[in-house]
Amino acid sequence: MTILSHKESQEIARTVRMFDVGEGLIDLIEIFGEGRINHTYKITLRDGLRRSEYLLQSINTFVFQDASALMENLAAVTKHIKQNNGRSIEYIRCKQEGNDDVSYVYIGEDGKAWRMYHYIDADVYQCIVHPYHAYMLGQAIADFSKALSTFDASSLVETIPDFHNTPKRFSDFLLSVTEDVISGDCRSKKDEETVRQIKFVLERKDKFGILAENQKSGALPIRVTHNDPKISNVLVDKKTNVPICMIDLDTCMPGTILYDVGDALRSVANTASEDEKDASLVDFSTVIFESFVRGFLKGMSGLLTDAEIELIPYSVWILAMELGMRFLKDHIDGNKYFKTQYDGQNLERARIQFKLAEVVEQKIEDGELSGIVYMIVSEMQKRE
Ligand code: GN1
Ligand code: MG
Repeated sequence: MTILSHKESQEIARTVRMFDVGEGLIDLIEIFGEGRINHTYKITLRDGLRRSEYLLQSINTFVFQDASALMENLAAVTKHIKQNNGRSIEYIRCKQEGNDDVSYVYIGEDGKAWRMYHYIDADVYQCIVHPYHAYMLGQAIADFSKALSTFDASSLVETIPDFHNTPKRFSDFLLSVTEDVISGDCRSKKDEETVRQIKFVLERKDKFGILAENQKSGALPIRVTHNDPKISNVLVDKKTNVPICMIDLDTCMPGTILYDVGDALRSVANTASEDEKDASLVDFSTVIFESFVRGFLKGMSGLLTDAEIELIPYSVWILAMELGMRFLKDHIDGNKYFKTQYDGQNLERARIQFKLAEVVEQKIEDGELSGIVYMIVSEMQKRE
């Protein structure tokens, strides 16, 4: 367990006071969550007998360079969800002396960006224990998309441009490999495993455009997408066990809903964890796949285009390949983006994603995944 230093807790206490949280005394500061990108602290304030809980987050400005634009996106999206009777995170205003503009981000003198929001007491699943959890995730993604179906996606600033533009991710990856060789570091050539993985990517280079091309042709409509829809980003009601809302909205941007579907499935239906070292433990669970697709299709009831349904299996493959490329690129670049605990971790992470893509590839070829999707579609049509 990480313990906060005195200096860190002083900084956090000072930062809390920059938000509109009233006069309560800071009672507890706890390190919270396990995100790879932002640092989160749970803050408990006491005002007499009243106790209120918040999450304070330092925004990773290496990843999100324009924290103010990011928070404008999030404030607009969460407001729209609430206006449509949905539940969502509620951000706290930042107190700005002599400035009437509403802002939800505090930028410290050192340039660090912070935000704060009300803590919702809910269950958060770190992994899938029962197929129902995958159903729940499918439902949460559909609910999120539906609540924002009347929101103008084009009004959102692309906080990370081309986030799920796989062909662009591939060219960025190639650039890293080339630069690495030119600079003489040759991290990408040093060990057999890196070379093997680079070859694995190159062998598949012609297939990375499936989603991007269908998006361009209009077959995949532009919707507001979450872009990081893992199970741990869904808050679940402790009593009823139904999803309350999605959290971690940083990457909320315009895109195809298949980004969310593919990303969710590549994370929940993998029988091994993302940080598993033993790639032989990787498999793609069709039971989890089926359950997720049921929750998702039921939630979207009739709103999806034919291409959105047809490409569900391919979206898993694309998102696994894309994340694998991102991990491998970061390994070659010297681990600047994803937090790591030891050298070589991003290479191992890439291997897990590539192994998953290989398994999914086979199941797509066999027609197994499409078979499941259309079986559910026809069951739903019969029930109507
Ligand atoms: C990052 O920080 P976290 O775990 O929420 C990443 C996602 C990846 C994920 C893989 C902004 O999300 O795209 O799928 O790691 N988020 C960003 O674990 O790059
Ligand atoms: Mg995230």
